[in-house]
Amino acid sequence: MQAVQSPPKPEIQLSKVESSKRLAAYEAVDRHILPEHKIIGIGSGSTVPYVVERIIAQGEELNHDRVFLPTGFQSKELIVNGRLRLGDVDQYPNIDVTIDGADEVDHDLNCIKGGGACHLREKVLAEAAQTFIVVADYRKNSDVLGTTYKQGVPIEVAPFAYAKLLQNVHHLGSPTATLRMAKGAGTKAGPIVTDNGNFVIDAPFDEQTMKDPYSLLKKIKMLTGVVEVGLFCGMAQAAYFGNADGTVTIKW
Ligand code: ABF
Repeated sequence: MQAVQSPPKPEIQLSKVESSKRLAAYEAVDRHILPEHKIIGIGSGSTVPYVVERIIAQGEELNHDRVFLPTGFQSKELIVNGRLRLGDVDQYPNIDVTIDGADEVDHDLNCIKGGGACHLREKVLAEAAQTFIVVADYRKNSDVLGTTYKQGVPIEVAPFAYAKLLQNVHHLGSPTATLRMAKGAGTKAGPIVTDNGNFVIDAPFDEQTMKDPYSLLKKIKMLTGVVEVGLFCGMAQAAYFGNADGTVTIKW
């Protein structure tokens, strides 16, 4: 794994975090969405709109024979509103490049994803892609997962199994794991429901455990009722982090 810094790019009126997201997204698109790429996966989150913006700026000539696959409702809207051609991974299971955000990325490019509860579809599109690229602002760049993203590992679960699964995740070493609830209306709002009709458990683990995310991923996936885990291990070829000073850090 290596890291380099590219030179600053011109800035317009955005907050530092927003402009960092945009820097990362633009740099990643410029380097990885090439004229020969026709099937492109579009991830979720607040950094990805800048990815789509940059792809649109590549022009109609390049985009008219491309197909864009979304990881959820939000990215589907981005694709449709950007007048790009929408497809799905069941039609196009071999993707050239997928670009997506992340909640945190460690020194080996392992990621926590799923803060937006889209990680099942995100993982399918990441795995189906020849190249999977992560874009994020500087706050997501860390050495050990769980250092900056404190909510825990997102685990998408079948609703029928959630109560037993919560116990099992507690026993696995996350005694504070909880079912993710819809925001804004207290517990009466009920659990959040993913695009796939499932629930999400957020499971924080201690630093020692998070130093070996692949081993944790395997243990969680073994639990009955788990649909997908928001640990993406060994999947990303590169991660782009926009910095507050206008530079971009690239890890690969
Ligand atoms: C998706 O969006 C998720 O996996 C992650 O939860 C989130 C990161 O979004 P943002 O770009 O808003 O930080 O990629």
